[in-house]
Amino acid sequence: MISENMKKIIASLFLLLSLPSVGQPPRPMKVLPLIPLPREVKYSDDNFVLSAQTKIVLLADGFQHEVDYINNFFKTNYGFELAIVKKMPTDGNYILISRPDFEAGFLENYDLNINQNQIFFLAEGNPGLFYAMQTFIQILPVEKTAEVKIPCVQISDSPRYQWRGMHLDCSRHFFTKAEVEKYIDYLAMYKFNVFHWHLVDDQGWRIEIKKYPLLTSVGGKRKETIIGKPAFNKDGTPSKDDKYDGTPYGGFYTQEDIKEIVAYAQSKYITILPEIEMPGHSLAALAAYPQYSCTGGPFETYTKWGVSDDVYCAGNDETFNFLEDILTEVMALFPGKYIHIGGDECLKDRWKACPKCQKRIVDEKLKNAEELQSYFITRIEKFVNSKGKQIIGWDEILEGGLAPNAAVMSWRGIAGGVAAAKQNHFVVMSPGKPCYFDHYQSKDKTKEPLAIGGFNPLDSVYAYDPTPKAFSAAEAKYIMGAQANVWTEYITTFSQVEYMSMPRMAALSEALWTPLDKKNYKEFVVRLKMHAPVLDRMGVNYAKHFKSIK
Ligand code: TNX
Repeated sequence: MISENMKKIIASLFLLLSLPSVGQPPRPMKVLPLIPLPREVKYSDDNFVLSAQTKIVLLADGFQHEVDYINNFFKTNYGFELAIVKKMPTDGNYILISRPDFEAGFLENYDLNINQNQIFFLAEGNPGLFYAMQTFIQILPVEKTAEVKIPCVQISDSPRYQWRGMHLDCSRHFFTKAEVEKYIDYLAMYKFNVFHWHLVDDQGWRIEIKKYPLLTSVGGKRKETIIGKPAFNKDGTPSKDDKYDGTPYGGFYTQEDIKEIVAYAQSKYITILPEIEMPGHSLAALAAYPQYSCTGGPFETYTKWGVSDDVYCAGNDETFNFLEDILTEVMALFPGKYIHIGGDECLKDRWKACPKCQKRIVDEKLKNAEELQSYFITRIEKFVNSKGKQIIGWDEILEGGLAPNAAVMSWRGIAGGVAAAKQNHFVVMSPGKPCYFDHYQSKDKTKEPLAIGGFNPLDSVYAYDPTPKAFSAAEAKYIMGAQANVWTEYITTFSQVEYMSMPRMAALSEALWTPLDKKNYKEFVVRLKMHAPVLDRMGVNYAKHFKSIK
């Protein structure tokens, strides 16, 4: 007796290998270089031939932006633009863009149907149409020809998770506006919709705040940078043998830069989540404004990696005024619902020795320094909520009690995310394994650029599912999705950002978009190999380990 399961396995093997029926020559398996793989794809052997004579029939309002986007793509890559008409043409082939005649409210969903004479883009919302175009672009030939042969296909698509994020640390190393926009392009290509922008840390403050100019003129610079990894003595104290490069380092984004980057991301349906770290990871801010620390300083922007003992003073009301002023400017720049307030790795030694912090603990009837951290975050949350926004923080914000409306980003494994979801708080999963793209992607470290440690190969990223297996449906609805983090202590150039994030970003996109039962790593690698020329055309410095996977 063959079990049902066995039957399924056999059936899927047949599908994958497209075994010939008796008497027919073997046919290669049908695969298109689609990443993330859409929910439903029906393949055909026919082609649509696009040329400068093909027309775009635009039958819905509000889609001009996407039409311009695709026309611009044609112009850049094939050297022609298509005429846009509002009526069905009587001859020639065409691309028809329309909305379905019902409203379901699924703004990211789309259908893309290509037959020999027509291409149909059907989407209710602009993000859906934009995603349809990303899918379409992935199956266009990379070579520049006058007639563009496009495979006929029928696609119905929708995302599995609503939060599909990628993070970039622009504090430890600074990346230019053009580089950040390139990164946003990569996110858009794989249908990510959140860019988590890590803008401040101990080693550099990178966002202009008009009310506090020293944040960038002082906190935006460090006098030098450690070479390699910090060393420690046996007792845990920093080694005196650490070497520094003796070269000043700095950079920041003006508010004008930020507005342009926000608009750029919006044009690709990506929400930017800005992160302003508190109460720890704040030495660069304290170098500029030491009065908001416990000791009064003076401080220098950190020149090595790791966390500083000096943090914002939680006993001083002026600290909160300072942070509220900063957040007011930040909230005006970023239209998204969430503001990331950090909350991670706040060392408590200064608070324990600070009379003001101790007085706060007594006045507020707190038990200890952990509860003081919770007081800090809850107070900031109240302010952020009063402006109509929500906070999200790293999972340390659970310690001492979660602020009432906070969402949690789980990085120290998934325990924080699980605990938060069980308390009915929204969660973004980003566990170190496999979501830290600053970790190695190959076991042979001698062939890799220096990385922070760890091992997160492509297959582990691909296999990731943010919803814990043991979760009930009710708990699962608190898991908004996941993101990968690109911390840049050891990533000094944008080319290295590309190397660390590509193609792991592609694998994550499929983990967040594609239905579980459609995922198949081997087949993903086949698609990735076919997709590689697109990355070559874009000039991306992607890691090539996947090319030797059999
Ligand atoms: C931990 S993730 C940090 C970062 C480091 C990273 C390096 C988190 C909330 N904090 O400050 O850059 O590890 O992997």
